[in-house]
Amino acid sequence: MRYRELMIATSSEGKIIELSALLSPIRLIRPPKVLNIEEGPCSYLENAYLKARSYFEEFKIPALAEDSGLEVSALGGMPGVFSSRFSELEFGGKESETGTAANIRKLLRLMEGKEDRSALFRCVLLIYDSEGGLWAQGVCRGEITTIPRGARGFGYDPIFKPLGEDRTMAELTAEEKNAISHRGIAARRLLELLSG
Ligand code: ITT
Repeated sequence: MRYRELMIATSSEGKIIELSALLSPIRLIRPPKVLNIEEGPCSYLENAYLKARSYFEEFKIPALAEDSGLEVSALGGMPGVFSSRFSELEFGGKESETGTAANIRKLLRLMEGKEDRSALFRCVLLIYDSEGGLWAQGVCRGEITTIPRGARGFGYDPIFKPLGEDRTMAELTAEEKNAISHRGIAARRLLELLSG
């Protein structure tokens, strides 16, 4: 394996927990401080690159960043790269609250009466060090439920039902989620690239 340890360039506890299990041959180190990085309306790849490069330049340790989002067909692929701050965007109404619960409420409200509930989670993982970058992508298809169910996972998991599943992502165990998730697929591809 090319890296024994990587600094994990994220502020998301949910991502750290999942990635630590998924990339277990590699030790993920938490940064001594979380950097405040302004993500633009760019692609997942650009955002991941921006995050990994910022952490590498600050701490001089090879950095692993992740950018991900939920793309809903009936909403033209929104919230996509805006997933974490969806409730703050003026898109079909202004929310006074921020955070995960407000994001979920807004999405369910926008989906009221929509027949097509198909959606997908996308994840880009990117490693940046002095030699440049290396990245992998994963996608998990499913649909948006009408009510939230389950308490595991994070983010939109309670309203996302993976294809072929009766349960939402938030009702799966961590192992079950990692086996099929966008992050699991991207992590296994990244490990393949690193060991190839
Ligand atoms: P960092 O930028 O610090 O990594 P973040 O949470 O802001 O943390 P993103 O900009 O990549 O990360 O936003 C991704 C959002 O997409 C995340 O906040 C969730 O709302 C959603 N998301 C991504 N993966 C998810 C998953 O496995 N389950 C549920 N929601 C997910």
